[in-house]
Amino acid sequence: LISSSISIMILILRFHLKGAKLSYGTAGFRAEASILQSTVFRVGILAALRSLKTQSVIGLMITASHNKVSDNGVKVADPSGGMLTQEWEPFADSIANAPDPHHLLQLIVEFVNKENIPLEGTWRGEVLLARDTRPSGESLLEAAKQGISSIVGASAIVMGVLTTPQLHWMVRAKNKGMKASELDYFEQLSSSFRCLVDMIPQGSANKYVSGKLLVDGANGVGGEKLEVLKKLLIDLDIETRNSGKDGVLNEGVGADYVQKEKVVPCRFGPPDVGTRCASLDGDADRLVYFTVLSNNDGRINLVDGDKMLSLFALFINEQLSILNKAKDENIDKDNKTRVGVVQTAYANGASTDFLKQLGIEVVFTPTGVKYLHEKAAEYDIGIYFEANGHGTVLFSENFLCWLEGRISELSSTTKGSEEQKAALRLLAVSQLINQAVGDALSGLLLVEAILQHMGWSIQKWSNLYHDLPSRQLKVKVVDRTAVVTANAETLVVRPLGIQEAINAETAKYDRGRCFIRPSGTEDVIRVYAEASTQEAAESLSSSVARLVD
Ligand code: NG1
Ligand code: ZN
Repeated sequence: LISSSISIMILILRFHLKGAKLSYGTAGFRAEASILQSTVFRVGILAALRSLKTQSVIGLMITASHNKVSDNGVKVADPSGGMLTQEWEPFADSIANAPDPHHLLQLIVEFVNKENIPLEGTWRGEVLLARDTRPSGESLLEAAKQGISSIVGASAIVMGVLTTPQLHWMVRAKNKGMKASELDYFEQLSSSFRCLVDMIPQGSANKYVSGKLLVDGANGVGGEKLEVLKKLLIDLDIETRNSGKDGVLNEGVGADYVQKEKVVPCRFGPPDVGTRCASLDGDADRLVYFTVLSNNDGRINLVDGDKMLSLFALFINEQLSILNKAKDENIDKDNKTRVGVVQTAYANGASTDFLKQLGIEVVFTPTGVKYLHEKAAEYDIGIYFEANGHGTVLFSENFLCWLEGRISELSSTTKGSEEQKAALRLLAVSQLINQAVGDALSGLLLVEAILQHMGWSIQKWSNLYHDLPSRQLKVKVVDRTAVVTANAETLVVRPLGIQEAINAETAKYDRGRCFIRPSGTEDVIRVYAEASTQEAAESLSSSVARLVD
């Protein structure tokens, strides 16, 4: 039965099997595009099986995000729109590394049996397929399609070029029985944005210094999509640069470059000092803001993921306190909305201090959005961001249900009241911000709506707190797995002795903080250092990098 349902034997022989050892890391499989054909084919099989197992629609995205254009990658979106369950990662690793078709088929048959995957039901499996703008994506998409179709009855629905978050959004929407086309995505974003703008307090609108927002599209899919979204927005003046017509994807442009190098992206300007600028990464799941410091030296004031997180937390907290003001104190104690913020060790120390001062619970997880997302989902409202600009705000079903109840209660008693507006704003945020995964386009609209609501300039936002100077370095190593960490990656447990040496270096600096960890996406060890001056952060990071070398 199983072998007849899996017609892979013949098909896989068409794909050359290369020997590179691959591991399904925090971003799926990523490598030089030319070696990925058979890997993507195999992930296609996995996606179809996942669809059968969950009896739901699954997503498969072909992208290498912020990495160079000659790289590519593949990752799977689960029914909720989130990342593939970690329980299936070992299976992904084993099939990707199967040495020949015979082993591959054997692994699949074993797994189908172990997981009791129903191959013969009425649901035959459905996978939504998309890719970013990388030229290699076209043939990889074809390989994915063949992988999916090798499970008899499973269908691949080709969505074409999308941002990663668009695909995740569609998978989630489809499985919830909601409208799930690209137009539906754009309409949901623009109408919830409109809703927030319509409820801006009178005074703020007058204070707000609007002006143009310049967006660096990383020469990728994000710029292209923003051009479409822009047409549905009447309250925003957006000008897209690096939207892919001339430059090379991610080359000297994009959120990763801007955040790590802290300079203006190439072919961007020069913008006037103080102009609000934003940068997306290659698949538009990351977003950072910045302003230039002077017209000629390229240096910027970075407004990163931590600051977006702080802005969102502040706004949400404010709406919750308006909403809860009128409530009976005793009821409030039991029903208190649990708001949690999730960060990683890369979060600037000043942001953590700021959030704690707001009275918000802050927790840490290892790097990789799957960890942050999972943690954030434990709260009524969970806000997570990596410093690099990947993050979102999750609203629990329970909370949304309560909120909707509150809204209808308030519309019959105190329509138009501040409480009702606060409730409607929170609902609009839950519709604007992508509930499946971090999304640069929806994040950008939420930032813009909140700045307008507050009547703030980007400078005012940036001044919420001052970042501690920091420096990130990467050290190429033969075997990154030799470094093993604990405590959300803040402590090295192996090789022995390194942590003591890092501690000794760190102790030499005022407000010094430093950690190292193996990258999940590149063959490097990353070093992060923070201290009270930029020189000190540079010096701490380079002396710790020498320890690793
Ligand atoms: P690695 O290579 O594991 O550091 C990078 C980012 C992560 C995450 C992943 C997935 C840094 C320091 N690390 O992971 O935050 O975004 O890529 O794309 O930015
Ligand atoms: Zn990305």
